[in-house]
This record gives sequence, C-alpha cells and structure tokens, in this order.
Amino acid sequence: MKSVVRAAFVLSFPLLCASAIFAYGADPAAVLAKADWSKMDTVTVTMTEYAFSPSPVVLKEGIPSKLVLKNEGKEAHYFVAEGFFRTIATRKIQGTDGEVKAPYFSAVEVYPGKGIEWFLVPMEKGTYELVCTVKGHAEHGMKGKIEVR
Ligand SMILES: [Cu+2]
Repeated sequence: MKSVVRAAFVLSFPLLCASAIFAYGADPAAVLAKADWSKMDTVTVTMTEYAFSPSPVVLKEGIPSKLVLKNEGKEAHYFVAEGFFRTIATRKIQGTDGEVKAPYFSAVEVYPGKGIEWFLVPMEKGTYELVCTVKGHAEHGMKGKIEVR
C-alpha cells in the first residue's frame, strides 16, 4: 500500500511542477498581483527614421519593468512585437495625456517628438521580433529584437 502512495506522489510531482509553470505563463493578473514595482527596471527605446535603438532591447523575466518608448523622429512610428505582447503582463501604459489600463493589444503608436511609459512584467525568456508597421518603414530597416533573459 505504501509503495502505491509513493508511486502516486512520484508521478504527480512533475505534473504539479508543469502546471505551476503553465499557470505562471497563463495568468498575467497573478503575475501583476505579485510584482514589486519598487524594484522596477527602466529600459528606454528610441525610435527614429528608421530604427529602434537599442536592438536588442533587453528585459528580464519576472522583473517589473518600465519600458520608455521615445519617438525622436519626424514621423509616427509603431512598436509591434506580437510574440512579446503575448508573453508579458501589462499593468498600464502612460503618457502626458492620460493612461491606458488594458492587458492586451496589438500595436503601440508613438507620435513624433512624444513618448510613452509602459509598465509590464516579462513572463517568458526568449527572443522576439520587433517591427514598425508603418508602410515602408520595415523595408527601410525599422526592425529589431527584444530579448527577455
Ligand atoms: Cu516607423
């Protein structure tokens, strides 16, 4: 009888671990609830014609981060990184005119000479493609990478 109990434990332990990892990746609200914003990293990304700088943008898994997007160009630019957007927990996006509290979106546009502050927690290590989807910009080289370490 004892060996049956032990076998059940041995079998279920990896399953419990796997479900814990899955829950972490799947529940942005739980990640945000645990985040300590007093230990926040700040990373600034500058957008110009036609580049993101730096590239790669480096963020740390599980660390609350303020991603500051600055458009120092003369045209509007988009910050689009679909794979990255799917693996982060966004607390809010803030600008001088207000803030957005929306956990999911597909693109962030920054007007010329303006900036926004994006409060997020990266949830999964990896390298993600970054692109500006304004017509012609990617073709002129406006592409980059985001690395979550
Ligand atoms: Cu652009």
